[in-house]
Order: sequence, then C-alpha cells, then structure tokens
Amino acid sequence: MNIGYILGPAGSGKSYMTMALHGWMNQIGYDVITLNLDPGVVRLPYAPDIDVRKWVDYDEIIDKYELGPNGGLIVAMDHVAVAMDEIMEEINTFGAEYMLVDFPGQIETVAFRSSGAVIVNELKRRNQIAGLFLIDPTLCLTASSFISVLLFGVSITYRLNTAMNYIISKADILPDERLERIHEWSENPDFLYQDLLDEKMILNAELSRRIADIVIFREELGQFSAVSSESNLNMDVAFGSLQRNWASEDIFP
Ligand SMILES: Nc1nc2c(ncn2[C@@H]2O[C@H](COP(=O)(O)OP(=O)(O)OP(=O)(O)O)[C@@H](O)[C@H]2O)c(=O)[nH]1
Ligand SMILES: [Mg+2]
Repeated sequence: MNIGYILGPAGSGKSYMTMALHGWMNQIGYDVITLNLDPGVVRLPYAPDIDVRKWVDYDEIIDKYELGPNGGLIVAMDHVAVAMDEIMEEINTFGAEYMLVDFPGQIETVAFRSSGAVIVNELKRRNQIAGLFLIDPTLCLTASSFISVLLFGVSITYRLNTAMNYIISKADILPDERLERIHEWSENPDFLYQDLLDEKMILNAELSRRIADIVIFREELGQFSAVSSESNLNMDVAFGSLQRNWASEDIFP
C-alpha cells in the first residue's frame, strides 16, 4: 500500500487536505482510504475509514489520569501505539491501494515520542510512505516566519525519516504577489537572505545565511506548490509529489 502522511503545524489544513485529496483521488478512480490519527479531535470535515478514536477515548483518559490537553494527548497516543496491531488489522481488511493519514495538530506527540515511532514503524512495515508537509499562508508573510516553519518541518521530517514535500495550503487566500515571492525564495536562497536582512533579522547574520541555504535545498523540500482544499487547486500536483516519493521508495527500499 502507498501511504501519504498529511502533516503540518496546528491548523495548517491537514484534515481539510485529507478530505480534499481523498475526494480528488476517488474521483480519478484510485482505491484510497483515510486514517484519522488524532485521538483528541472533536469534529472532522470527512468520515475517516479508520479512526483511532474507536480504540482510544481521549476524554476518558483526561478524566481518569487528571491530565491537561497536551498530557492527555501524549497518553492517548501511547494507547494508540498499544492498539496498533488491531488498527493495522482493520486497515488491511480494506485491501486498499492508497491510504491518507491525517496527523494530529500536536505533531510533536508523534514525531518526538517513542509511541509515535511505534505507530509510524507499524505503518511503514511492507508499505511505501511519503509525506506532505503543509505550510499555512500566514506563515509565508515574512522570510523569518517562513524559515521558522521550514525548520520545524525539517525537524519533523528528520525524526520521521520519511520523504516529504512541502506545500503551501489554503492557496485561495494567498495573494499572487506573495506566492511569487515564495517561488523566488525557493529558486534562490539569496532572496530569502535579503528579505531576512530587510526584516532586521541580523542578530546572527551568518546563522541566517546558513539556515537560508539549508531550507532552500530545492530537491529536498520540493517546489512549494500551493494547494487549496476549497477550490481543489493543484491536488494533482500534491498527488504527483507523493507518487514520485512512493516510486523512489520502491527503488531504494
Ligand atoms: N480558505 C481555506 N481555508 C481552509 C483550507 N483548508 C483548511 N481551511 C480552514 O483552516 C482551518 C483549519 O483546517 P483543518 O483542516 O482543520 O486544519 P488541521 O491542520 O487539520 O488542524 P489541527 O488538526 O487542529 O491541527 C479550518 O477552519 C478550515 O476551514 C483551504 O484550502 N482554504
Ligand atoms: Mg486536523
């Protein structure tokens, strides 16, 4: 099975992207299912085929262990990890060719904890994995915020050890000139560096320079295509980037 992780900071549009890409793939005729990996989510814009909430009761965990929202999610993800055998069994009953995984808003609970490693390793067993890392347009308004979110994405990618494409979400609310500038940044780190200097981000100019060089390593991060779950803009591009990474996993297992 080819598995697509849908990742990104809180509120970046993961669940809507899961819904939109699933709808788009279905329409083309692909055999695709969805997995909700967020035990704490209250409302989803789509009906997941597999939902970890079937195995884990977030509210009960919070009450039982007297935890706050983040502590509750951490313990809930531990419970998801324990249930992974059963969850994989249910996933396999579909016999689908593709699966999209809607990650929790608090990605750290997956990326930075051992229960997350158990979950992603189970998913990876005998399957090809590729990811889409969503960047909210509000984080593309300045060079420093863009670099910050890319560093976060690189950190998550590094932890998950998964091929990843970085895409801009909610393109329908992104002005054309902003998109233009992002493309210039992605073509040439000098532009990004220049905008950092214009922002007076010169506390450590050499560090900024090096970071700009690292995050704008195009072959690694993709071309920052902009997608919209509202208008379905560039769903084909997002799918194409997943497919390229699934195919290369076939070649380099
Ligand atoms: N205009 C516009 N809004 C969007 C788009 N995708 C998502 N949104 C809005 O962004 C908000 C967050 O979207 P979600 O898909 O729930 O984001 P998420 O990353 O799953 O959020 P968490 O799981 O809580 O981290 C919602 O209010 C959506 O309506 C889009 O393509 N265009
Ligand atoms: Mg979500």
